[in-house]
Amino acid sequence: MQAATETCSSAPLSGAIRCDWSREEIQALFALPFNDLLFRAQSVHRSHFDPNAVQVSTLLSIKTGGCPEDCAYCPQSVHHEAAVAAEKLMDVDAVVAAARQAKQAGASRFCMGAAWRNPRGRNFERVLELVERVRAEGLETCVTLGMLDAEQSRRLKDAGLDYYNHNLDTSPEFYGEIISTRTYAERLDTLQHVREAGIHVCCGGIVGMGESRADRASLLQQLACQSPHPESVPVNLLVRVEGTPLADQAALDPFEFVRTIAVARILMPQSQVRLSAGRESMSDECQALCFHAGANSIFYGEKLLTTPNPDADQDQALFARLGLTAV
Ligand code: SAM
Ligand code: DTB
Ligand code: SF4
Repeated sequence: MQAATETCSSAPLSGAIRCDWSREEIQALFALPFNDLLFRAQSVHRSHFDPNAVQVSTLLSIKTGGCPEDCAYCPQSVHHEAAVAAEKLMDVDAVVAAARQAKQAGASRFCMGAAWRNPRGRNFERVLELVERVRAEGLETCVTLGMLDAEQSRRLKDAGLDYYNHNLDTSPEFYGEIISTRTYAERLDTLQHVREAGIHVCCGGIVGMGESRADRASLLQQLACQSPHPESVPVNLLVRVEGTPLADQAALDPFEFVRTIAVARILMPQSQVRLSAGRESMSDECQALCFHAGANSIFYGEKLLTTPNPDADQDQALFARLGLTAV
């Protein structure tokens, strides 16, 4: 599969890869008639990827709960009423056993998430060991540990890390409604450290948090103005968890979610666009439309970090019905 390493300056004259989309252009894409938008997204998708191949990643929460950050959507924050119980960082052998199982079940990438503001001390050393051991199992590795400095990014690269996930989450304009303990600029700094260390960037956001369409366009503009584009772009639909401030948020129109996927595909033609959190609440038909709109990656296995995901059997049946191949 082609990685999104082409930069704007090396873009072909066809203008296929751009990092200069204006907000107006992006909003105009969102406003297209649904069929026109999907046709355009599917055409872009076909010129860069096998349209029937979907990459599958498995997630494991290696350090759950007790997080000092106040992200309004997150059940792992200590600031919220129903915070999930805080646990310690998992043992290396237990993580490797889970990775082996994920590989047997068909995953090609193993993503490990930690509920930290940033990794420190002995915990960070253990993550380095985890990356080496999981990679030795023949899986691509991804971790999401919060903010990183330049030195930590280099050490993760040396340990063999393939991807670092760090999301912008929403538009710069809406961000203050969702998180107060970490700035947008700090997120961009971490992304720069990861990029400079030579690790593939996995960066996306969450929709359905009460943001406007203009905010969704602005988030996608932030992602698509990075050069090169993030290799992997997770688009999460808010999982509304009891006890978090967003528990009672109104559901997003599924067609608006599909539109967000389609616009992401058009703006970032070479990136893997991942249909991430929120599939549990989506119909099979909505997921099929997302694949048609250019989503070509999912999280596979019955749990995300702390919330449920569709069963593997259910996903295998859906892939078979749609003629999709897991890669
Ligand atoms: N603590 C680290 C951080 O935030 O940088 C890494 C783990 S954090 C759980 C990873 C991402 O999961 C968040 O950036 C957010 O996009 C997503 N996420 C968390 N809770 C979610 C929810 N309830 N619904 C959808 N996405 C969620
Ligand atoms: C991402 O963008 N989505 C994943 C992964 N990166 C780490 C996390 C989704 C978490 C959903 C809520 C939970 O299970 O706690
Ligand atoms: Fe902590 Fe990450 Fe959850 Fe924010 S999203 S509260 S940083 S675990």
